[in-house]
This record gives sequence, C-alpha cells and structure tokens, in this order.
Amino acid sequence: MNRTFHRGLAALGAAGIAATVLGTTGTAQADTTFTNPANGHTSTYAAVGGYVTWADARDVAAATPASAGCTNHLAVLTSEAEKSFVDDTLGLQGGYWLGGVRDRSAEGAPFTWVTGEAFDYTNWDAGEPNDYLGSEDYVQLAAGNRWNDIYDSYQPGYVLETECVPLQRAVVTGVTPASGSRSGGTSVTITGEHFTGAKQVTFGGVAATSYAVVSDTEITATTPAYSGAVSKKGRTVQLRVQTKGSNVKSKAARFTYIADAAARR
Ligand SMILES: [Ca+2]
Ligand SMILES: [Ca+2]
Repeated sequence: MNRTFHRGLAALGAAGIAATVLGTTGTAQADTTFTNPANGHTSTYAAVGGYVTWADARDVAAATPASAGCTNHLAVLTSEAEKSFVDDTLGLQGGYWLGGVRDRSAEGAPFTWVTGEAFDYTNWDAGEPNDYLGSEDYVQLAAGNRWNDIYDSYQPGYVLETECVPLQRAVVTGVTPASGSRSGGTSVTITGEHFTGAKQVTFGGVAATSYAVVSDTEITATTPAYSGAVSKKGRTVQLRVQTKGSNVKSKAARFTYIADAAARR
C-alpha cells in the first residue's frame, strides 16, 4: 500500500497553511488552494495520518488553530471540482474520514456536512451508502477515493480542510465611547462591516493595547496611551482597522484623546 502520510503538513499547522492561502502573489497559490465558486471561500487541504475515530477527528480538526478569517474542519467536498482537486493534491488511497455524517433525527436520515453546506454532490462507491447493520453514519474515502458510509471506528486518518473567507476592506461606522484618557486603557466598541480577519487596530498609528474581533461587525479594543500633545479640547486621531489593507476612510473612524485633567472632571 502506497499511503502517504502528510504529517509534515499537519505539523506545520493551520497558520502556515493559511499564510499560503492568504498570500496575494505567486503562482503557488493556484496550485495549493481551491476556490469554491458557490461562496468564494478558498480552501487548502491536508491528509492528517494517525488512527482516529470520526468523532475525534471532527473535534481535533475543528480545534486546530487557524489564521483570522479561516476555520478548520473535516473536509467537505461539495462538487466534482473540489473532489478532484483534493484527489490531485493529496493523492490519498482511501480510508480517511470526510466531514459527512448521517442525521438520524431527520426524516430519511439524510447525510449532512459538518459545515452545514448542502449535501447534494455525492461520490459514493458502488452499492454505497448501504448503512450496513443500520449503523453506518460516517463518511470515509474508499477505493478510488469514492465514498463509503461506515460505523464510527478507527480509520487511518482524516482530511483536514482549512477554509478562508476572502478579506474585505473594513468599514468603521461607530466607536463607543468616542473619547477617553490620553493615558489609554479605555475599552471601546467599534462597529462597522467586514471586520473578519482584522490583523491590527491602531489609534493615531499606535496599536491598540488589545483587541478582539467579536464578529464581522464588531470589535472590542483597549486604547493605547497617546504620547503627543493634547490640547484642552482634546486630540482627535484616526482609528484604523487592518484587514485587506486599511479600513475605508470615514468620519466615524476617529477617537479623541482627552488630557487627564479634563478626563477627571
Ligand atoms: Ca469544501
Ligand atoms: Ca457502507
């Protein structure tokens, strides 16, 4: 059996893989990433070796750290193009888990994907899915990389898909509160659009002490100290959210530092 374990890829980690995905130059990107025409997401794949049950593979895959804007999950193959891409790039010999699972609670116990994508493209092997003994709820690659349903059991590994949402320029529509002490330490909520994948948040060119992307439309951040001159009226600086470049310029993307004496009043 000529089964290749891509432990190196797995060890490299999702961050390394995602860095390739998010690259903006080079032809390597076209060789290693698949773009899903249905949603514009870009995916890379890795065969992760090591005998594992479907449930554990699902959990380990989902817990694998990913870059901002990306998630990891068991591979979800929703088209012939994606299936062929994975065949070509990984060259698997079968056995590996995919992200398909039967929903016994639904009428007809249909198969579903862990991502919730429609299970309408299928690549079943001849005579499958046969739900042997009524307990074959999980999808694995079988001979010729066609699919087989099988009970949850130890299989040679799983196919990891790292799926990324293309970054867009952020739009800031509000900062609350919009002012705070020049000493920093103000907790602010930034509202807007396209915050997914934010790599940096700056106030007047100085990085926020900390920030968290709560959702695509909300970021919470703690302001850094302001070292420049601050008049009695305060000093208004530009707020920047870096995703795909800086945010679109807007009047809302501002924060006013207040001299400490004024802040105390
Ligand atoms: Ca996919
Ligand atoms: Ca079967």
